[in-house]
Amino acid sequence: MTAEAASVYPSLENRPVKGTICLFDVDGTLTPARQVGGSDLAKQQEQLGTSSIPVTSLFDFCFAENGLTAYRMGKPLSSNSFIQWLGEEKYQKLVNFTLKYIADLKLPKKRGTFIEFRNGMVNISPIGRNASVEERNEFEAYDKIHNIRRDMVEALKKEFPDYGLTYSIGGQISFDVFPTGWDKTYCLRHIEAEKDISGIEYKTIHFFGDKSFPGGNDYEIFTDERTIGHAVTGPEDTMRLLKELFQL
Ligand code: M1P
Repeated sequence: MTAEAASVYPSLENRPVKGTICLFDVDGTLTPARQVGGSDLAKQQEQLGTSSIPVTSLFDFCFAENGLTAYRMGKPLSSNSFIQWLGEEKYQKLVNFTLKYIADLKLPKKRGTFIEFRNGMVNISPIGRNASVEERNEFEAYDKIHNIRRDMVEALKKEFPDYGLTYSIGGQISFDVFPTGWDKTYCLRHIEAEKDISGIEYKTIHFFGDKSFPGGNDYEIFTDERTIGHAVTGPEDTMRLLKELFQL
């Protein structure tokens, strides 16, 4: 935590609202949608931090990739890895199938970085992650009509029925692939572990997200019985709800 923040916030144990924590999705919830997408930590930093303020110092907990990469009070917690879980051989089969599938797609535009390997997941983008904002918007509109991502997810499910993977279309140009159960609910284990670290038992866990509908990447945590889910339409709506909830 930065010195400035540390002087403003009481320690975790001395927060005025006891046993309560608010968890936020990033893209479309804390920041406007259609920016870089907030799944790995570098992107969260880009969206929420500044050149002098690390994003991990702005929040008590910072969860990237559904909590596979996690920070508590600015310090990293143990992380988990997709590749360890799946194994190199199966992973290569998945990559090879994906690249061949994309090679056969005809799209208005293709750019680069079709598969982004992250710690806890892979992110697959038919247009490629190097697409500009304009190209992102164009792909999103095209995808709404031609269901490129939906069909690709179906093809992957059919090809790898025994892999135990979940596919989640959360942003504009891509979808995430991760072991079933490694969705956003994964981060709740870090929240629950706080009981053994500082003795704080979070009995009220609010979650705010803009993709809370079935198939959206906030759905699992939004509907999880451990959380109180709040569906929001954007950062202003999140702020409005927070003011209402906590009489700010
Ligand atoms: O946060 C939602 C999604 O944001 C990005 O998606 P896209 O680039 O398609 O807009 C990605 O970071 C994705 O992993 C994430 O789920």
